[in-house]
Amino acid sequence: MSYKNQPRLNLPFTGHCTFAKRPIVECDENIDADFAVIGVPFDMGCQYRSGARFGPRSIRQASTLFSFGHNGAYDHERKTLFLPSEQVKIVDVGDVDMIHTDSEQSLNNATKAIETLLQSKTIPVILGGDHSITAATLAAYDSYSDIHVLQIDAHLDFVDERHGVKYGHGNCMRRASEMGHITGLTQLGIRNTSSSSSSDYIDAVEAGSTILSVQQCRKVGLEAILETIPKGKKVYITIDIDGFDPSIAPGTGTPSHGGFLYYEIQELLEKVCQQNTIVGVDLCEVAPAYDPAEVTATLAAQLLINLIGYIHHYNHEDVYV
Ligand SMILES: [Mn+2]
Repeated sequence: MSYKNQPRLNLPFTGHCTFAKRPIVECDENIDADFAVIGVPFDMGCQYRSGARFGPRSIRQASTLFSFGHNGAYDHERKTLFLPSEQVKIVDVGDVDMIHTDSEQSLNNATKAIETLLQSKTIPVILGGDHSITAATLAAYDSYSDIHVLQIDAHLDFVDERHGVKYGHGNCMRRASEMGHITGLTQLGIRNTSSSSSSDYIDAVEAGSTILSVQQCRKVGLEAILETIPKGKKVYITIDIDGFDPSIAPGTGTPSHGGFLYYEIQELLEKVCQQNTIVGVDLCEVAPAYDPAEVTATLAAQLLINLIGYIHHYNHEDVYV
């Protein structure tokens, strides 16, 4: 609230808790914004600890810290003002409607919501939710013909079907690879035990995936990683927060030691935004119940704000089909 034309200091802990304290708008085909943030608070796809349904709220809360700048975020290392407020418009369209006990309906709602955002010609920035949501959000891109998916994750998520389950958080990249519009995958950070079997790894490679563990990424280096993503191609980025090390991202359902650290992924994301057109972003598996110091939500918010800044700054015109 303001008092008749009185200017506000608007500190991060005050006011309405939207993403980066950006305005709320309805999710429809007439959104006038460069980026639309949307939550998919779905965690019925978990195989271990649930709680990612509260991920969108925790990321929004953490993101208010990064609403500090009064005219964007000046980066002294790059001598660049990211997200200048007059030039880039970010809105928060709230959350996809969830139907308890009904995964199919809930995930279909996610697909419809992302289709709507794409019709509005705004770039979706999607807050999970467990990683099941990515199969649903990618399905919305079926009018595109040639998308490469960049996945940051501890787990391959390439299980075909087990006990009839095809749309859990361990199946999402398999489902993505089956879509005609997904023509390649780069899967980074994959390590330790997961629900994917050795044949799933073989199938992923056959489907056009490059799989690198954290150790392998460190060995080959950033430039070699970037070569697995065809230059100029449209890219969808999916970040499972458990791709990071649990020492910096404990607040997640299936943590896995030996993960990435902040700069490894921040640098990768910036370079990908330079060489590719980013058509959408999701960040999944933040579960605030296991995040007592809120460092996981802070990491998620910081990554997303930086990523939005890079996408806008390196501006590729050909986002939409
Ligand atoms: Mn995952």
